[in-house]
Amino acid sequence: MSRVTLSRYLIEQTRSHNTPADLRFLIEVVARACKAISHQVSKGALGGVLGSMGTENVQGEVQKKLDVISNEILLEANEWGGHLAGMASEEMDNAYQIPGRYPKGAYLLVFDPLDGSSNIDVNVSVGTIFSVLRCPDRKGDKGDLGEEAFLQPGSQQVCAGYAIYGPQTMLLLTMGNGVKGFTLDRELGSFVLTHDDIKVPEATQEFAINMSNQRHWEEPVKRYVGELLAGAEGPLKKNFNMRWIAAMVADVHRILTRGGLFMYPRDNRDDKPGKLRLMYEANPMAFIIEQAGGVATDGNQRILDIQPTSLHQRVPVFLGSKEEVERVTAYHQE
Ligand code: AFP
Repeated sequence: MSRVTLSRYLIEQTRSHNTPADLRFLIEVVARACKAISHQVSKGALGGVLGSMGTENVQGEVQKKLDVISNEILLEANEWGGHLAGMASEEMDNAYQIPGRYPKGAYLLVFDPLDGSSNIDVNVSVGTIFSVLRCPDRKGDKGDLGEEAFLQPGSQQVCAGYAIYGPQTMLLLTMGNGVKGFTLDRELGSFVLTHDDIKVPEATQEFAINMSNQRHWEEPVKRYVGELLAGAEGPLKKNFNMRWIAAMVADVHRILTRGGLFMYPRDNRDDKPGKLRLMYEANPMAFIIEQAGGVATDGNQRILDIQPTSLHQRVPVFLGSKEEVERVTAYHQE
């Protein structure tokens, strides 16, 4: 059987779904950057890439060397091709301006260059998450691109994906017509289609949440997780298993592979609506999960319907298998 590389898949998408050539190019460039990040991640201590930079990002989180390296790889790969009007990243306070010497394009790229970076030093899976939006018409405005251009609900995404750097490096992608999974063939240096039409099972017996935050959760989440833990003797009448990798990419990847429920709820510690970021974590993952037949809410509404108010906004996240996400969302509404 002939192998379908990412390039071939994208060219066929252009034929069958009229995917614009500049979007195809954008995805290929992001995939190439993810290969470079995968290579850096795999060097570990031999490449001197472990440990922290001693600096903090806009969220006040300590930056790892690989956070900064991955951010630079994505910026450099994407700034010159003429397909982007601007970029935004977890690691940068403000929107990144395409240097004046390069042409500008129709799209905006938003990313978390290395998600789960606390896992790097312990050799556990990490990943890159990205989201592509159309740049709104700026009506001849030649000034700097402001944050407001990016503040579009997730339902406006034209493409979203993530790369996971685990035992295998994989790229998962949606352009709004299902979810495809590509595995990096390291000998050929190409992503090859290995998972066609990924679907999240509707029912599950597995959940993921950071249980150490239990005392800070709101009542609906305390009630729901209590019922999960009660197992077959409780109201849900089945036993549940639990997993927590502490890298959203890896937890979501497991859910896409065998189902499950991922939760990072709001908690009452410091008036932050959860930990995860809407624009480059929740939105791209919600788009992928919905395209795979799952559900993604913030406990009250569909994540993809949220109107963002700032680039680094946080949001509670419940996503995965339909039955359980709908149950915990209903508990919030009671
Ligand atoms: P980092 O990229 O800063 O490590 O954060 C990862 C993350 O945002 C997300 O990928 C995980 O699901 C979540 O944080 C893990 O959070 P805990 O530290 O509460 O386990």
